Amino acid sequence: MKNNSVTRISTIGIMSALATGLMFLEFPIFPAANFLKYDPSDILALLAGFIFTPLDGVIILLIKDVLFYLLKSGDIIGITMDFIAGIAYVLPVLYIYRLRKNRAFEILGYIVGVLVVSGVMTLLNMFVVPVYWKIPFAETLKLLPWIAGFNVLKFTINSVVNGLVRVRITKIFEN
Ligand code: RBF
Repeated sequence: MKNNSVTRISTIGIMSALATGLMFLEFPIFPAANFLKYDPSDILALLAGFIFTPLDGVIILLIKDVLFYLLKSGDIIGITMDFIAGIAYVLPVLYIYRLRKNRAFEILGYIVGVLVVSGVMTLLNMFVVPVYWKIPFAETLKLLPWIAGFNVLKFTINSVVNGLVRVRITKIFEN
């Protein structure tokens, strides 16, 4: 398939729709922090970032989060957290891969991506959770291992799946 602007725009549209659909599969991983829900939609944003540019990945994150907010969640804090997490994950992965386009840098990207998103989101949650749940900081601190663990698990799963399908998917778009 030719990698031109018609392909790009239509593929982004299709992938955004698929990502929005995948968000509906969301389910909590840890009962102790059941406001954190896993869904695989970020994989589509990451794939688009590999096929086209990192900006295209971010566009998919934005479209799927706006649509999911309007269609289901209605929770501006939750959807914003999902969007920030998506960016903090896909950008490190994609920019590290761009340094050297080989398997080693792809895997290094996944590792750094998981570490960056887990660090950023755990820290951010320490400020957001007390406001969101109206609980004291000491209570929030008890959730820290669950929040960190959730992010490590969520984005490790996404990385493994992405690592398994990426080559096959990106090949479709090669000239
Ligand atoms: N999603 C993440 O991927 N990582 C997070 O650290 C994270 N923190 C959240 C914190 C709060 C208070 C809320 C409400 C949501 C958070 N989310 C996070 C998003 C959540 O997992 C889910 O995708 C959204 O709430 C959409 O239903």
